[in-house]
Amino acid sequence: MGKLKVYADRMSQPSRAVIIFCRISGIDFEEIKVDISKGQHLSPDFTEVNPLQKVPAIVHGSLKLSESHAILVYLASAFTGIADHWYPTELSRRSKINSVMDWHHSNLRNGAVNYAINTTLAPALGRQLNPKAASEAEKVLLSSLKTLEDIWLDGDGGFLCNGIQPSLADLSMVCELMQLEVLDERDRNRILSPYKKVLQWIENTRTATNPHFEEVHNILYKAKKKFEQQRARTAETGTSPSNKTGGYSKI
Ligand SMILES: N[C@@H](CCC(=O)N[C@@H](CS)C(=O)NCC(=O)O)C(=O)O
Repeated sequence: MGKLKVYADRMSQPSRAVIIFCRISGIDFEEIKVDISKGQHLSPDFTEVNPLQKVPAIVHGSLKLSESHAILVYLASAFTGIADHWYPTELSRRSKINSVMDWHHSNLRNGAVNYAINTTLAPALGRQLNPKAASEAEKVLLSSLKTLEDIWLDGDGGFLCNGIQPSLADLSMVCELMQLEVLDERDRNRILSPYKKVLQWIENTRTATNPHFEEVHNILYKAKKKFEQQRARTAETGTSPSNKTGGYSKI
């Protein structure tokens, strides 16, 4: 079987989760950058890999696979020497991890991604900011954070489903929340600070997966600085950032 190929854009939350997992598990892989801001996910070459035109995607031997959770589960199952806590062999624990990963997509991801796009990222994707969509997304995000705090992080384990070490679900969902780094700092604090367990869990996951976590998130920290500078300029001059023309994202 050939070397694993991971098609990813590090600005994408699920892409970061897959790269960090490969790194921390010592999986030998080739990272192939698919720059969404340049429309590379729409190219014929990448469409061959993933007809859905989204990252991340992998190619391993004859297998072409998309959807980050399916990819993470595949990697944890196909490669040897992966620590059991990522995707526990014990069936009831494994099922809990599957359950929280299923919940993630229509709740936390839905709220976080749409809030980040409609308050901050839209112009960089060639779209207008949309306060109404942001307000709808905020409701989903806040209710998801409450569910995380009260249900998924119930117990003293420090990780989801009272785990004492991170699972695939922890990695996926913490990478999702990291996207909020691009928000105005006061807004990010307003949203996250009521959820003490969530904040602690982000730190637990960061610590458990470093140095890979910080290295893979570096691109996001750079973007955060750019957005901060942009906001400062807007406050000074009263002009908002111009929209890039011809955005490529279908999100
Ligand atoms: N459910 C998918 C989501 C994939 C996804 O939405 N990827 C985004 C980047 S975070 C993308 O490729 N967007 C390109 C587009 O929508 O045009 C997963 O978990 O892999």
